[in-house]
Amino acid sequence: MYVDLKSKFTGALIGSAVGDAIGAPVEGWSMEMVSSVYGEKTPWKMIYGRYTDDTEMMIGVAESLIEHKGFNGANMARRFIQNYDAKRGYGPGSKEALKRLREGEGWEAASENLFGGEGSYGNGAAMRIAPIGIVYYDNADTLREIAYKSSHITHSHELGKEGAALQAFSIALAVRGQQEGMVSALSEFVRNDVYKEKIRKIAILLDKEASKKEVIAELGNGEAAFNSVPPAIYSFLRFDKFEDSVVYAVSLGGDTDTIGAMTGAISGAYYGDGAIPTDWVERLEEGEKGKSYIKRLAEELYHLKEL
Ligand code: R7I
Ligand code: MG
Ligand code: MG
Repeated sequence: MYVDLKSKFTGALIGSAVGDAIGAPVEGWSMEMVSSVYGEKTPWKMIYGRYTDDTEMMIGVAESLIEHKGFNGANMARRFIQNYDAKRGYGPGSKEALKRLREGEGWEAASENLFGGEGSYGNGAAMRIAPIGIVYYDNADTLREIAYKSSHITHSHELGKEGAALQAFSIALAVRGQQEGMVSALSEFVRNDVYKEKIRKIAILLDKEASKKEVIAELGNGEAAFNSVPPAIYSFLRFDKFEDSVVYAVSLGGDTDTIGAMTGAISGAYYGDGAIPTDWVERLEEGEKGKSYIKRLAEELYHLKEL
C-alpha cells in the first residue's frame, strides 16, 4: 500500500483530532455505557465534532515546531498558555503546570513539583505528541529527545515522558509504513520495564481473539500514560482500517477521547488522511483553529521536512 508522505502528515493530525472528538462525549464512561450511545455496530456517527484539550495542545506543539523550525521549550510553553481554554477539559496536573508557567516559572521547572514532587505520569504529554512523531519519523534518537523535552513542560515523571516517546515512535513507524514489525521495533525502542511488559502483552493479545475485557485488564483504558498508550497501539494493530481502529479504541471506554486521539494519530499516519471517514471530518469543528487550520499545520510541518 503506497500512501504519500504529505497525506500521512495530514492523516496523523486530523486523525488525532477526529479520534479526540469522537471519544469526547463519552470520556470516563464504561465500555457498556459507550455502546449504549454509539451502538454495537459501525458506522458510528460523530455526535458534536468538538475537540478537547488533547487537540488544543497538539495544535500548540505543531505551531511551536513550525515557528522555531524545531523544538524550543519556552516557545512551546507560551503556545500552550495562549491556546488554553479551560472548557476543553484539561487534566488537573496540566492545569497546575500551565498556571505556574503563566505565573512566570520556567518551562523546565514548572511541572517538577506536581504529585508530591514526582511529576505527572498522566497521558497529557502523549496525547499531543503527533506533530513530533511525524516531523522526526526518520530519526528515533532525535524523536526520543524532543518527545521527552516537550513532555517535560507539563509531565516530568519518567513514565509520562516514556509514554509520549512510545506514542511518538508508534506514529513514526506508521509514517514509515511499518505495521508488521511494529511490536518488535517498539520493544527495542522502549526503555522502561512498565512499557516493555505492556508491549509484550500487546503481542500476546494480538495472537488470540482477545475480548475487550481482557484488553482492558491487561493494557488498561485510563488516564495514566501506561494505561492508554498501549491500548491505542493495540487498537491500531488489531485492524486494517482507520475507522475500525478508532471505533474499537473508543469502545473500550475510560479515557476515550485520549485513546481515540492516540489511535487516530497512529492510524492516520499509516493510512493517510484519505482513509478517515469523510462524515467525521465534515462534522469536526471549524473556526479559528478548527480542521482547516489543523490541515494547514500538517502541510507546514511537511514543508519543514523539506528544508
Ligand atoms: O495528563 P493530564 O494532562 O491529563 C490528560 C487527561 C486526558 O484524558 C485529557 O483528555 C483530559 O481529560 O485529561 O493531567 P494530569 O493531571 O497530569 O494526569 C492525569 C491523571 O493521572 C491525574 O489526575 C492523576 O489521577 C494521575 N496521575 C498521577 N497519580 C498519582 N501520582 C498522574 N501522575 C500521577 C502521579 O505521579
Ligand atoms: Mg481531552
Ligand atoms: Mg481524555
